[in-house]
Amino acid sequence: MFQTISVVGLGYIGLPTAAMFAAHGKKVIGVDVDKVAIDTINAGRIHIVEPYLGEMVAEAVASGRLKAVLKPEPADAFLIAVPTPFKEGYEPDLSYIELACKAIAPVLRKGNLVILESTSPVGTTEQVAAWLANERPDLEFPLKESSIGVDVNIAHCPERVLPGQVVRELVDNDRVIGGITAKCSKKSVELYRIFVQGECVTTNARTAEMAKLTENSFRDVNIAFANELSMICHRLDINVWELIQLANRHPRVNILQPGPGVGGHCIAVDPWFIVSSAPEQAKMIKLARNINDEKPQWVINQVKLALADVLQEQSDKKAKDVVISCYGVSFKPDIDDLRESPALKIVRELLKSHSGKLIVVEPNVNVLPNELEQAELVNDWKGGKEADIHVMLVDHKAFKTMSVPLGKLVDTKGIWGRNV
Ligand code: SAJ
Repeated sequence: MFQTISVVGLGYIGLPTAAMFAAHGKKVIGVDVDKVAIDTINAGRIHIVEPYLGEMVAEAVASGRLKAVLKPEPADAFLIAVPTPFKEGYEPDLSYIELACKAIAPVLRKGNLVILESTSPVGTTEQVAAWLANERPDLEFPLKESSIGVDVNIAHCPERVLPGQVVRELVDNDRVIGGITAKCSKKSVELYRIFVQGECVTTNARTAEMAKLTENSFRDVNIAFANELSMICHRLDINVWELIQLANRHPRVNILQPGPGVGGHCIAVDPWFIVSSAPEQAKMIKLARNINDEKPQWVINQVKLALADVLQEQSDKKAKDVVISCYGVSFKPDIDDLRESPALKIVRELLKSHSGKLIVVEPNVNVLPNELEQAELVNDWKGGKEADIHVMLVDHKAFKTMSVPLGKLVDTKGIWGRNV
């Protein structure tokens, strides 16, 4: 029944989803506002980094099952996978979803299914129905759970795949499917069954929206706990890595790992959607966000203390003679994604305050962003060896076997067995 599927937003989630439907024999129309992305995909290439995705897109385009366009065309189902960032004051910015709704509205037909995959604050799926109803008064939309006789079914099915493992997780992960009505859920399950091997669990739209926000907030709160512990342990001269390992031996304790802060475009963003919907109740979620956001500054302060120590111990040296090596700049290990990276933030601030040489050791990128142009990029950890201060920021595989360097150590990932 779903022969043609349209995916609106061809980014980290939309493009793999589009390629997956194509790999399962469906005709897929991908829609994006970015002409460069459209041209790249139609040439059988990809504009993002994700293992196995390049091969899938190349094959889907070569077989004629996937094409990318700027303007939506009629289809049986529409999946919206556009960004939901926050605006000033951490308020959710739904403008990309609204634009996507306005773009697909003219081509909607009776019997269509519209699925919102973008991570969204509670109530957004109902808002999608309202925006579409406003554009197409000739069609009936499900505006509440009890709506009957609707022409277009609408559901929220949040994406939950981990960057770096998207292709596998799209197939294996369970899906939470929240239709505005029970029929909307049923239709959506039929769609996802085309490639999902995990379970498709149904609920209503509001619960599905909250489930996604809850998953990422749970992780954020747990990481904030670990980050807070790391600062307490630093003060009390306890090795936090050993401490967490010991505590996690308890059968009902599972503390995550501290680090330089929380990055990426999901965990550092989504909890704010809960805070903005229920500011008086979401106290812990907000506190966790603030703890994780403040961690990079704490690390910067540790580096400044290390610099003061070097200058005190080696009185012939001026700050401009002191070399700092920072290990890792991506937002998490073994990827090249620098978006919302706490490591990047730390390097940027150190570059502003430090007058001496700063080396960035990053095996996963070949060019640093312009804002870091004063730093020297090396891919191998050996290139950072001669520094006076070593700052471990990302636990890339390549760093796990490196020898402990000489000099002052600020180790946010426990690679050198230190306590920051
Ligand atoms: N981090 C720590 N300590 C840890 C684990 C992570 O400091 O113990 C940091 C990472 O270094 C990184 C940040 O947290 O800076 C986020 O990394 P992540 O691997 O936890 O998650 P993301 O942002 O790559 O992907 C998350 C996933 N959500 C959950 O695991 C609950 C993914 O499944 C979601 O699909 C994705 O968000 C999303 O798109 O929402």
